[in-house]
Amino acid sequence: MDRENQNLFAALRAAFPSDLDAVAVETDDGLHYSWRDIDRATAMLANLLRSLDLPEGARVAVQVEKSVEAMMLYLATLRAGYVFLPLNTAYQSAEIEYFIGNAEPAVVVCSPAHFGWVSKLAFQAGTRHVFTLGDDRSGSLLERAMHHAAEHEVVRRTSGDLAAILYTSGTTGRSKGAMLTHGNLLSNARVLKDYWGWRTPSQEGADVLLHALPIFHVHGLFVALHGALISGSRMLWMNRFDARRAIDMLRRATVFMGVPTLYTRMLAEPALDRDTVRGMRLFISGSAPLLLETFDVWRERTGHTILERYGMSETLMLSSNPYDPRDGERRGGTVGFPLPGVGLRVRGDDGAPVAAGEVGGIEVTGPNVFIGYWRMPEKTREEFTADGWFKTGDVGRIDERGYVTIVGRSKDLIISGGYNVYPAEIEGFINELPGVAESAVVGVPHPDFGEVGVAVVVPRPTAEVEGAAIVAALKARLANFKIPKHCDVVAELPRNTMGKVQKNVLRDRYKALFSDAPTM
Ligand code: MCA
Ligand code: AMP
Repeated sequence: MDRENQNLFAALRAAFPSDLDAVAVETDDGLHYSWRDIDRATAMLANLLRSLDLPEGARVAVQVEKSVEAMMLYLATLRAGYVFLPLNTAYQSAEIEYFIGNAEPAVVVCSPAHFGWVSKLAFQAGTRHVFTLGDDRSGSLLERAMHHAAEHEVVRRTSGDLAAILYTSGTTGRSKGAMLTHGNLLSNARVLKDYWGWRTPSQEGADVLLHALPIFHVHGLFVALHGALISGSRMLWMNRFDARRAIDMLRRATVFMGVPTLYTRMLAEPALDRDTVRGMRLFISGSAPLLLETFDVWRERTGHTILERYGMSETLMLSSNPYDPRDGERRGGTVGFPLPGVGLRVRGDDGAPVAAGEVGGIEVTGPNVFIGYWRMPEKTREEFTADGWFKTGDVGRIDERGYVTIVGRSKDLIISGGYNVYPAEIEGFINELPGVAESAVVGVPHPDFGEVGVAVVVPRPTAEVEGAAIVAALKARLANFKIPKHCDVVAELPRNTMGKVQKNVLRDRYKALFSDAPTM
């Protein structure tokens, strides 16, 4: 890689195996892509983007179904030096309108089915280029890219240049764009490559990653994808997770990353046994708490001890249970040790250090920590301490052996099947519905998704309000995974003496709601 060029793509490209005709990606419907295919396709797409004469720092917003071509669009955006902005495919127009208004992308790429309403929103917001990309290689993006050269000089970028914006919301419910630089992404990818023992094709037992996560969030787009690319490892690629299919593909893989729901769904399949995972080297879990029960049952069933790690969109990966037994055992219920180069500390509400083993707010620092929220300098300042550490909003402790345990969150957040659901955002929509006086959304345990939202609604004095009607109204406006799985209409919300809604009382009231629900 050219020393001055710190473009992340340059580092990933340098890790491609020497045999470019080797298979880089195998999809679960039998397609094979070589490393040369990736190099040529990303060059053509990068040349297409460069031909649009976009301003430097231009954002490319993408809301498409997962596909290898969608991955290539991500890599091409890096290669062309622009800023990649992935959007969850479940977002509906109200959500997309916000993101496009906030990020003002120069280019939007959407699925063919959504072109009608997405292009309208985009053009209204000043976007001049809207392309389509289907998960079957259809759409205008690839048609246009076909006319461009398959060679492209990676655009120079410094480590401090912006590479991606990932939207994550806060307690206010309005999403914030976490700005990640080439340096944030590359430093984290390099640390994880070493820490998790990724094996390159030239080494004994080259790795094969089973990639079954969405690529519009950090886990699938950066942690899984960069891990495979920066080690030149082959990927077995699933556009959608299916437990039975995944178990079948594990036979040919060595590394798997998932959110806890993927693990509990595979455990529900009789086909999962020691034989199917005989060739596996590493199972990683993150994005949401892995229940100790899941950790234990997985180990009994497969002989593998899941490695749990902890990260955020704003910071990428922060801590990890050890891969190498010489660094210690993997302890269920913990998120391991701070990664090399990451500073992680626990502070009391007053900002002072807590005694060893005591619970407090987790604060972090390191080259992996983002540079701030897009066009929100105030909000950014609020979330860093005076000495420059990022306040994660997670509550945890560090035990006498240095293991980090997350015990809760000070931010009002539900993590459902690995997706973040912000009560404030849902409450905001419910409170605008006719006849509603106020509402509260709380997270309750769920056997499949880990945690799901329950809405509790108080009608105006004379109004008639139906829970089912509220859910139907939300379904028309919000991404499906955000919709509360239960909605109760009550006379009043429990409040403490300060008049604050006691969400803990509501969580307690509904905590058994899904306890006997089927795990699928
Ligand atoms: C789907 N549904 C959900 C969820 N997913 N409900 C709640 N929570 C969910 N996560 C609902 C849909 O609304 C729909 O309901 C029904 O389930 C079927 O939808 P479908 O899309 O078919 O669901 P699925 O294919 O079964 O998806 C479940 C899933 C998916 C595979 C677990 O949620 C998933 O891929 N999760 C991974 C998320 C992820 O990548 N997280 C990483 C974030 P209805 O029919 O009523 O509409 S990055 C991060 O957190 C940090 C940085 C980190 O540390 O990694
Ligand atoms: P996101 O907002 O998508 O970046 O999600 C980051 C949040 O996910 C963190 O702040 C944690 O609350 C949560 N998280 C990530 N990994 C874990 C984990 N292994 N255990 C518990 N919570 C986690």
